[in-house]
Amino acid sequence: MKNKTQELRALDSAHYIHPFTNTAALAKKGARIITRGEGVYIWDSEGHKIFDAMSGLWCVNVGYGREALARAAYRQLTELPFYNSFFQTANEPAIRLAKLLTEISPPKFKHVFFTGSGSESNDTIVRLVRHYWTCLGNPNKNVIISRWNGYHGSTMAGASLSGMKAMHEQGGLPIPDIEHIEQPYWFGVGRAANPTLTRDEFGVHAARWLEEKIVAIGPERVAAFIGEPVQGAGGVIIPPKTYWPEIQRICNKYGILLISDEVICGFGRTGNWWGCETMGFSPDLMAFAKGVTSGYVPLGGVMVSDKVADVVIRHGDFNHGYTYSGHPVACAVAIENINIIRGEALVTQIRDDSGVYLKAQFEALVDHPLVGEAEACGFMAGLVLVKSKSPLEMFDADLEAGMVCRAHCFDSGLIMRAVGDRMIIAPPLVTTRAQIDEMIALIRHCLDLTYADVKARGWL
Ligand code: PXG
Repeated sequence: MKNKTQELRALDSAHYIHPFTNTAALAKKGARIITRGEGVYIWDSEGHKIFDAMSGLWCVNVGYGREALARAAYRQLTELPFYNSFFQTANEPAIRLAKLLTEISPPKFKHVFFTGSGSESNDTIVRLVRHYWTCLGNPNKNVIISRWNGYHGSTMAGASLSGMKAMHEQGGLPIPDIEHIEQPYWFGVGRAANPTLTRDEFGVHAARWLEEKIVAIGPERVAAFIGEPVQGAGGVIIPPKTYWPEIQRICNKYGILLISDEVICGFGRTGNWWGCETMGFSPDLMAFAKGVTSGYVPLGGVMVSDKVADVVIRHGDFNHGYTYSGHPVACAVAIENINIIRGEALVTQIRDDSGVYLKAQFEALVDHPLVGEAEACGFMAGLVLVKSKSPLEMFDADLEAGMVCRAHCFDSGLIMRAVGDRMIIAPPLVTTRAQIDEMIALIRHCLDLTYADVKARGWL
């Protein structure tokens, strides 16, 4: 087994450029090779069992090892592995999935456009939104506003919408007519901006940054606002409950489209089918991917509300599409996956049972000396590592305390992500109460190891 791991690591270093990775640094260390998954656990090539509290990459919602999904793929692969949806053709899984998606979406969504990923969904949205306003005779209404520290993908449009400066620095981004406003991050931004505001007052305050931006640009130029109901890759930033209703009010007032990026929040993660339902807003377009197939095969798409569909469909051709739009195998797996989520009532389970339990257990971690804040929304949760709780003092960012903690998790059989000094989880929706206990105990153990480690380094 050791030899095989060494062989794979050598081949990996020689040939494989990993996403968002310093390839030279990884080559020195060697990648961890994941070989198998079952339920909420994965195993590496050296036989270590690991609790995957990130659901792969926010996607393996029904857990690993689902026979039914493998069978759905096999059935479709043998029957019709591929056909396109371009030249007045269609396939049964894509049609049935389109119908099924409208059943689990708010009633205003009766149409879907299929893509292969979340990034492609957001690229589709940029084109669709600009095309929509052009159809209505407003070709200059093309500016799309998003947030700093939001994440919307890594294609040219996806990375442009994303508010990650390190991504913009490579490849000449953002593309024209994308603007960013500050994120509604109470702990990191709100208290610093105005310490006299309560969390809920800050929610309204942060939404007004959108209004200021619209007024500065001119409402006649602003096409849309896009955001994740809860920011995922940015560190599980849960906005104050006042934020999204105020964003909705502002979008309505200035006549701009509201877009919910549901790539992480969709398919039950927040305790409703869609994150916008949890956060109390009603978008015109929704991007999805990941959880639609629980990551078993790539699939994404855009839910299109009647308001947008009516204009675009009436206008004629929409000159956009991907080879794999409506891929029959991906759609067959998605149908089976949605049937599992429905059949096991996972969405209500997150809302009424396991999500409530996870929130209580995770937020109790705030009693740990390293934890300045811990919060959860459904099955997404994040905590902040701090140097001192009283008075509140953060670690110097250059120390990368989060990476120290992540290394202890890695060595202790727990996948927990670090985003700066925020430690985040998004476990599979099937995680049981007993497994939540196991995960919380592991997190606590890793926080203890991190505490001892940073103390020994003289960082406290
Ligand atoms: N929107 C959101 C909200 C996402 O989280 C995308 C779009 C892009 O989807 P694709 O399928 O093109 O990757 C995502 C993806 C991280 C991480 O570090 C998060 C994502 C992807 C890679 C890394 O948390 N989310």
